[in-house]
Amino acid sequence: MTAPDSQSSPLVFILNGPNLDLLGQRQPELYGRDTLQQVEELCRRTAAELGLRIDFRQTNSEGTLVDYLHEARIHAQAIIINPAAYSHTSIAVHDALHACDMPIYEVHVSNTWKRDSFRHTDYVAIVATGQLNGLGIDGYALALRQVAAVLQKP
Ligand code: CA2
Repeated sequence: MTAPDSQSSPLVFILNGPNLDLLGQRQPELYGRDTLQQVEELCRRTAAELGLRIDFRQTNSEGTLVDYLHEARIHAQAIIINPAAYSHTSIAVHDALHACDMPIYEVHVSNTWKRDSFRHTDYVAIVATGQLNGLGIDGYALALRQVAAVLQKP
């Protein structure tokens, strides 16, 4: 069995954009009742099971999200990102992801296609390997499973 904390285990950056620190505090009909802390715990459990290391972060700042992506570009083997509202607005996040030559999965807790039309523009989906949309926080765990499967392929 692979030791999840071994330096040789693949490192996955799990990045969260603005207002996701409020998860679980409002709008449970859209986002459920789990907090971001609980999302992180889910990711840690799932990553340990899969033999992956994770670096889990949240920021409310566009520039910081870009800086995190520059770090991921150098240090990570895959990226899971919920860019939150920056999905719909940020060419800077799009460009930073474009520079990352690795599997990229975009997660949205809510189904953005069933919501306001301004959420139907998604600059991240264009550069993502795949998207998990509307699956609740399970989208994060499923994205980790997909990362493990893709990284295992020769
Ligand atoms: O469904 C998602 O995961 C989103 O990325 C959540 C974003 C939204 O802008 C995207 O369109 C879809 C919003 C982040 C969470 O915002 C909250 C605000 C108040 C209470 C709880 C969460």
